[in-house]
Amino acid sequence: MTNPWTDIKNTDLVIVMGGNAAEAHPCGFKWVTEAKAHRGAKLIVVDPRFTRTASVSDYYAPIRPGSDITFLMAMINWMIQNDKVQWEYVKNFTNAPFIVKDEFGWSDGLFSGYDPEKRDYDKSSWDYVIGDDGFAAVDMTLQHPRCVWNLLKEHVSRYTPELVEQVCGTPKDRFLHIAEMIGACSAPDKTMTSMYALGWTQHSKGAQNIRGMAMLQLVLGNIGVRGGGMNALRGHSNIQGLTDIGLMSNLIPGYLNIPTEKEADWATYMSSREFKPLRPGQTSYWQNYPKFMVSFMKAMWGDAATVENDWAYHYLPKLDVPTYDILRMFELMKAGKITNYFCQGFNPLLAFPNRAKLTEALSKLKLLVIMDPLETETARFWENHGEYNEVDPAAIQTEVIQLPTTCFAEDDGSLVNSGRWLQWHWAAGTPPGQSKRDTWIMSQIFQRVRKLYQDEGGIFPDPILNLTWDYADPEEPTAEELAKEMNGRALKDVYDLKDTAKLLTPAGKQLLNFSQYRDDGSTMGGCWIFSGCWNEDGNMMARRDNADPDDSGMFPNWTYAWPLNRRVLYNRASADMQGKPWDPSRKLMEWDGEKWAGYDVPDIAPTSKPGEVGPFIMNQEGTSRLFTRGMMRDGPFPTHMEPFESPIANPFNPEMRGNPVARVFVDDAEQFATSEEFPLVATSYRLTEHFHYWTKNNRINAALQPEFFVEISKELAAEKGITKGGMVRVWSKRGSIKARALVTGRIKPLQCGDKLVHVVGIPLHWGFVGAARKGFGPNSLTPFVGDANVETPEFKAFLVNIEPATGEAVS
Ligand SMILES: Nc1nc2c(c(=O)[nH]1)N[C@H]1C(S)=C(S)[C@@H](COP(=O)(O)OP(=O)(O)OC[C@H]3O[C@@H](n4cnc5c(=O)[nH]c(N)nc54)[C@H](O)[C@@H]3O)O[C@H]1N2
Ligand SMILES: Nc1nc2c(c(=O)[nH]1)N[C@H]1C(S)=C(S)[C@@H](COP(=O)(O)OP(=O)(O)OC[C@H]3O[C@@H](n4cnc5c(=O)[nH]c(N)nc54)[C@H](O)[C@@H]3O)O[C@H]1N2
Ligand SMILES: [Mo]
Repeated sequence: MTNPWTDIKNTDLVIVMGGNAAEAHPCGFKWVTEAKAHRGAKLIVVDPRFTRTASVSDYYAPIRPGSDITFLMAMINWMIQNDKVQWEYVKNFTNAPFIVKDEFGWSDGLFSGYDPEKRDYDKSSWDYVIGDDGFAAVDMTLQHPRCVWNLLKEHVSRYTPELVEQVCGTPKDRFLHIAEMIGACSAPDKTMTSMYALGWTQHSKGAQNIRGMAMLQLVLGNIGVRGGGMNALRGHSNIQGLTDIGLMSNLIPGYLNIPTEKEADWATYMSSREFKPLRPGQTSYWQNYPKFMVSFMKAMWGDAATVENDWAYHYLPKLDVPTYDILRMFELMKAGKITNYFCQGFNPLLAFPNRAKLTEALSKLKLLVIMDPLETETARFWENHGEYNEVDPAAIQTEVIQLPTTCFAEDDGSLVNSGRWLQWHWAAGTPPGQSKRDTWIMSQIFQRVRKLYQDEGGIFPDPILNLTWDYADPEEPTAEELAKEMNGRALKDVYDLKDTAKLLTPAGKQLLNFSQYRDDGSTMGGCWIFSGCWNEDGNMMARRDNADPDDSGMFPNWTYAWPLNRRVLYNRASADMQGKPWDPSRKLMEWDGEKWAGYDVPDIAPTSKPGEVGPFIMNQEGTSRLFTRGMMRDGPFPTHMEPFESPIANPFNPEMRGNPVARVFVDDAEQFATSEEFPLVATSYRLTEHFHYWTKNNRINAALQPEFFVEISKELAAEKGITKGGMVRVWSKRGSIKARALVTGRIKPLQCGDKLVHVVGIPLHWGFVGAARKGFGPNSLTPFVGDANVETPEFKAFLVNIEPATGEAVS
């Protein structure tokens, strides 16, 4: 989230599109209720189903799964056509004035540079015109035909309310009503907040859905302000922390990244990461990358990382492909190229797409180690459950070892919530039975692997032998020790960079925050963005002062928000070019004549005068981006793409299937169905009464939602002869499930042009372990395909068929 949960109360308009916050984030959703009470805010919901969030909304519109880009581009078009643009913001705080190369273009649903053989783009034309001075050319009057604003205008002109009706199935009058409501928020003193989750991410073009809304928010001037923002409602309680500390195959903590094979040495690696500003006088904060990276290397390898050996750069693995995401890992298991799998806190057999393929992949393993407090379906993948893709347990040779772990309630530590707050928590129970903390198990594994290297040598023992392991009890680091390590500490005395005689932090002490990180080896720090969370003032994450000056919603002394306890990202954009708040009644930051002051920690230098430095210091432009250069693999603007399985052809290119640069494996080309065979659109979702696959172990939750069901419209039930509460079989090209039919008025067929589209809703909480009745959720059916940028599987739009059935959910 750009803004904290508590800031939602400051908004005038909430749009929940691509999520179901009342159901999946019921605690955070109270801030929407606050906004309604506090400011008379309105709530819009756009969802294929009339959800629990929709039931408390002011206005609802249905949408066909996987068609949101069309809706959002049409919304931007409407804003431009109706002059609902926050002009001062757009001109100064976005890249609207930047001039783009002549070679850039779009036709037939594709941008310039597409190579069908590689299924990838050559992105060189997606760039600005760079002048002789090394800076990007701009036209502040926005008259230049090749400036980003005019290219955007042309791009979105194709998306009309009529196209929305045809592609999305959203009635035109509903779209226009929502446009009027949103358009009001282009006024400098009106804000809208966007709350989204998986309804947008779980598509083969998920990242572009989100960009679509981010661009709309920029056009309205709603980023960096109170009550605005792009608010990703994260899933598991610490999933924000997962990405923050780099638990992705291509990341290092703090959104630094793992080198690629092409980056053989430190200098080559750094050359593409120390981003120079693209406009005069801009900050471009990533120029500090070497400080963050060197401090990370010192945290990892201490004295073994030296300036002479490029900070032990050769210890880091180098990627031969862009990522080893989960889809790729299963692909490699299936091909017999991965034989051992440590599965920690993950139940892929229920959580990942195409159960038949996953079962086949797991069957090829020699060793599967499960670290989990519960028994999971994945640990028992070899059992013969379900009515399709039967497996023969006797033929599976995989050895499965289960290591029982504790869960969060039995550990101390911090959780990072969606609003980037690092909140410390204390163990509330003692670990039952033989369970051990994850940290203990991992320490044991590390110590034993290190011992093997010590005793037997190996091809490359140095990174393991030299890993820093200076914990008081080497058998298990404490949460406190790990948190302090992530904050960082001075290895030598740290001095001010300008006033070089001024000692900031003496050797051995915790660093104040990442402003004290250095690239000369004098500091160490495991995760720069977290730095400040545990300095010499103590554990800032354990702070529990709930004072909220001026009712601003910032709660500055409650826990610690990264970065630097900043509550709203890009908060300089909350004030105009003179530094006056756009809305004085919702002041966040203000220029007081000498410095930036207000209710938050400014995200530009506190004394930098208005007009000098742009609010988006993480970008080379100093501005936000309506057009991205090389950042997105599938286009600098979002363009409509159908899901891989769709009842409708892409109107811009009827031959195109899905996202032309999405993650698809060659083996899987045959997995996709057509709408002739499978005419119904399925989507999957969660219920408040369950948390994924854990709560089915709990009798109370199991009793609240005891049995697997699928949700269909009355019209579809009548057409297929399905009765309310009767059994149905739902099948796709990849598998088949049985469930009880929930026949409801909450799902309605959508009229998309001349095609009537039926939607089948499939909740995901059932399996074959636990107290609830057996059932197989959506992932017996879903396709093995992922988003082009972040490889999230396409769980939210695929094709199925349905018929009445007999028997039980699992026969
Ligand atoms: N009680 C409970 N709470 C949870 C969880 C849980 O299991 N139980 N899980 C947590 C986790 S890990 C996560 S990631 C979050 C997920 O939170 P959400 O994303 O809010 O949850 P979902 O129910 O998966 O999907 C949200 C909605 O997206 C809609 N949708 C599907 N396709 C589309 C589309 O193409 N466009 C649009 N506009 N909408 C679409 C669905 O109909 C559904 O109502 O919830 C978290 N909270
Ligand atoms: N079709 C479809 N599929 C989906 C989704 C969808 O919307 N539709 N949503 C996707 C999403 S967003 C998510 S997040 C996944 C969820 O999928 P998973 O993350 O696989 O499911 P969970 O059941 O939440 O958690 C996995 C395991 O973590 C264990 N666990 C809990 N605490 C600890 C701990 O402290 N240590 C260890 N070692 N283990 C612990 C739990 O007991 C549980 O067995 O499902 C994904 N799959
Ligand atoms: Mo999630």
